[in-house]
Amino acid sequence: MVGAYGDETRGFQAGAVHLFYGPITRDLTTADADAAIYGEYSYQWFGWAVDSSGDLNGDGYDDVVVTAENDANNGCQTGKVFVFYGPLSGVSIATSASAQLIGNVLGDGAGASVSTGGDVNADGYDDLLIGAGGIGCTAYEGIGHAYLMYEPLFGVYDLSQADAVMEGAQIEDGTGESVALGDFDQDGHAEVVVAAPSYILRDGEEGQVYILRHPVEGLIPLHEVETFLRGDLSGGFAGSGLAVGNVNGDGYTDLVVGASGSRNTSTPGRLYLELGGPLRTSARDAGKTPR
Ligand SMILES: [Ca+2]
Ligand SMILES: [Ca+2]
Ligand SMILES: [Ca+2]
Ligand SMILES: [Ca+2]
Repeated sequence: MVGAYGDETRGFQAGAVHLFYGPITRDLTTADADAAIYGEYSYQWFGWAVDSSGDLNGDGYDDVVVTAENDANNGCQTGKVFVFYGPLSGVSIATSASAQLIGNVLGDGAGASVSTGGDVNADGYDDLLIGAGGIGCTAYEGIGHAYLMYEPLFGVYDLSQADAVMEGAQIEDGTGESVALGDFDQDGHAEVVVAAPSYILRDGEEGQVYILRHPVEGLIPLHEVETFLRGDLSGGFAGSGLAVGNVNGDGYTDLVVGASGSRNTSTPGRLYLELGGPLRTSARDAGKTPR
């Protein structure tokens, strides 16, 4: 699945997503896509983030989630997220989604990131985790968020209906620009990972990554979360990217934390590997898990 938020088919930067069913054995163009979904209107940025790693409605098929971070349906850059249960084929537009989740905070940018790759409450359905970087609209105070939805979704929702709302610790720390789900300790409950890559620890933009364990419910100020990874470089932006997978084949899911670095401060990019295993509550530098 390939997101193209700048696609102009239905308006300037209305956006699009193209799906290619495997096996993929030759060079392809978007014209070869098995399915295409287009944004609703100009500047929606449909296809900003995409995910198809989870089964939200429990029918055995992974589902397609597409975000439109710049959607302004509910006010300036509130953002919107679309869920498609499929099967998908041919050409459609975003409004054909099975469910739509509409941001409710001005400038929140709901859909900066998205993940469906885990079941936090262990009810057999994968859950929907939405990041909102809180970077848009000058009048906005710039607190980022992440939203978690447990129930299978049908119809239109406002993100004030989320089962859990995580709120950034600092203004403009980029909370929600990356999110991930993964069961790192193999207890059957996926952990919730929310990054704040612009978090200022000492000199600036070291970045911080929060790991939340079940139960994850209600309003959660991230400064109260006790398990987090700190970036160790000024201008490192730890958490600018997150990835989940069993890297060393030991049965535990692992977390990879990307730190993009910064040209302004000549900070090189880095990758940190956090090996899965029994979780302990701690604050520590990324990539230095005591084992
Ligand atoms: Ca499904
Ligand atoms: Ca679930
Ligand atoms: Ca777990
Ligand atoms: Ca592992």
